[in-house]
Amino acid sequence: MEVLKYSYLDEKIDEVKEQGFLNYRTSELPTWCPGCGYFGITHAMVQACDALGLKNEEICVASGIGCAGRYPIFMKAYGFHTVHGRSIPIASGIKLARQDLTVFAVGGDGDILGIGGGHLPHIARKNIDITLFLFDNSIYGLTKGQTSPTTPLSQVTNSHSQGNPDTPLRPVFLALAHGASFVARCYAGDVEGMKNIFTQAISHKGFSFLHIVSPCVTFDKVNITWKRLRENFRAVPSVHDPSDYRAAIQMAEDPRPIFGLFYHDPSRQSYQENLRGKRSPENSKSSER
Ligand SMILES: Cc1ncc(C[n+]2csc(CCOP(=O)(O)OP(=O)(O)O)c2C)c(N)n1
Ligand code: SF4
Repeated sequence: MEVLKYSYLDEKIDEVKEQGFLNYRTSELPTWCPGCGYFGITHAMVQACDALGLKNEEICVASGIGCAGRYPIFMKAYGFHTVHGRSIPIASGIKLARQDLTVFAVGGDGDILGIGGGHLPHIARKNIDITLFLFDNSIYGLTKGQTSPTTPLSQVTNSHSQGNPDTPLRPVFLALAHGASFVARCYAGDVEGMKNIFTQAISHKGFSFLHIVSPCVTFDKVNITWKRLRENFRAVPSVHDPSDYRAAIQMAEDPRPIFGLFYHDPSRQSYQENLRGKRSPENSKSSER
């Protein structure tokens, strides 16, 4: 039998290598299910790093536990796969110790909003200069489809056969209410859109909150599906002014899935700047709230 020496796949791999994005990937292939939204998020993350010209040794990713928590294994950078719900405090500590690093915190909705939910208000109010990537599939993926803090009311899951009795949290609304200085929502099917928002978020000098809606194709066949995302997602209106906090809150209250940049306050001092007294409080818009 003739063995193909140069297959379609080899050709594609060469194409990707030439783009340079593989420089940010380890040789470890993701163990995620085929069709999982996390592949698209990963691609956009490495493209954003490439667009910003970040070197591998300038990046550190801290993650919790879950399918999302496996992310640092697949990215060629410093990484810390921590315990469940603790990516935010670990990322904060890394940033405070090594201010030269670009630091990411990564986790699922269970990790960031369930067991780790107590950390969100504090990173937002402190405004430590890290970027939080919340991979939200509204389900516990790794542990096989239990209800999470963002599962819709009444949805049947592997832990609630009669339907979820709890009202879900609203991540963007929460981040805004806690005072995050950069808040955006993305959807995992839009790699170009994610790359643009991620690039802005990473460049922001302060805490950036990224709510990324992503299908768990294995354990959620009804709520966050590719079909429903494609049909229902719409962009933030072009007239929206990201410096308008009240307009951002209003959009976050809208039950329809809107994606794009909700809020950006570049005038707010980061935790580090505050310690150094670099910018005066009068310059900070958030001190007016
Ligand atoms: C202290 C502790 N409690 C519970 C677990 C079990 N556990 C592991 S991952 C996980 C939830 C994963 O869901 P999510 O954070 O939404 O991430 P996903 O797998 O969907 O990416 C749970 C409950 C654990 N590892 N540690
Ligand atoms: S279980 Fe769900 S979240 Fe986990 S890898 Fe599979 S599709 Fe993705």
